[in-house]
Amino acid sequence: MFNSTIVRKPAESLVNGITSNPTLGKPNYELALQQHAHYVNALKEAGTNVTILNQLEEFPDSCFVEDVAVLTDEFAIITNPGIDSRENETAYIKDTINSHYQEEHIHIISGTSTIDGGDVMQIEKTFYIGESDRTNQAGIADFKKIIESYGYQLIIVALEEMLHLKTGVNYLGDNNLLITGEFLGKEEFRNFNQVEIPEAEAYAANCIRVNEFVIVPEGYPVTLNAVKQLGYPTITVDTSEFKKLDGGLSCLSLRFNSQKQ
Ligand code: CIR
Repeated sequence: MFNSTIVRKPAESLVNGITSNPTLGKPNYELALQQHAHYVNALKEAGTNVTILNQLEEFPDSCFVEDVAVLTDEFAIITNPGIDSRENETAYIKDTINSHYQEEHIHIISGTSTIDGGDVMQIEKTFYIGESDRTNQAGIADFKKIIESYGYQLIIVALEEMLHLKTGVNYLGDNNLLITGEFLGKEEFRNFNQVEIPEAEAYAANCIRVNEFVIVPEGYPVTLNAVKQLGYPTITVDTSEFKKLDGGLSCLSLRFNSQKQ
């Protein structure tokens, strides 16, 4: 259960955000704002208290707030994003994290160690972490030390193609895993009930479970139906403008249980 979520309002500079697929075109800022507002409504409908952080014009990708922190019931880790233009975004999340966690339970990844939060997937007391272009071995080693001190274990998943681990694999709860692309057939995910998302809908493997709801991107009927078949109530949100920058539903928020709410 999550009682809280954090999002960051998209900056106008969003149109200059990082993309692996420029052929999709630049995001339309006004539409992105509307979609972001719908996303916030969905998080509220799912029962969370949403903190909306100010837009940061000097960071075009800063609305993808998931990448700058990993938040759990017991501790928070401020990451160190693995691409230069996003590294200093973390400075702007610290105050918010401080307002939700005690100082001794806030950890920081720094120096040459890099982690993007999009590479981190928590399933109860286990973390799966993607070793990707953004998350390096030193970052993973630092992360491991922190989480092991709280009694969690780490499973490392090597990425070949995708931007982040959660680009292609997302846990819904009840042993159900949405999975696509390079993660299909991986030993690490063998014991889950795998719901295979077809290549044509690969983007929709990035759904998020928020309390009893699963939020699904709009326009992916096979995925929507598969999630409904699992018995979850769904909320759909159009994220077309964020997709143009490789951003999905999970990227747009931090979801957690605040101890200080
Ligand atoms: C980036 O390349 O960093 C952004 N354009 C997209 C970040 C997506 N974040 C995520 O998957 N957690």
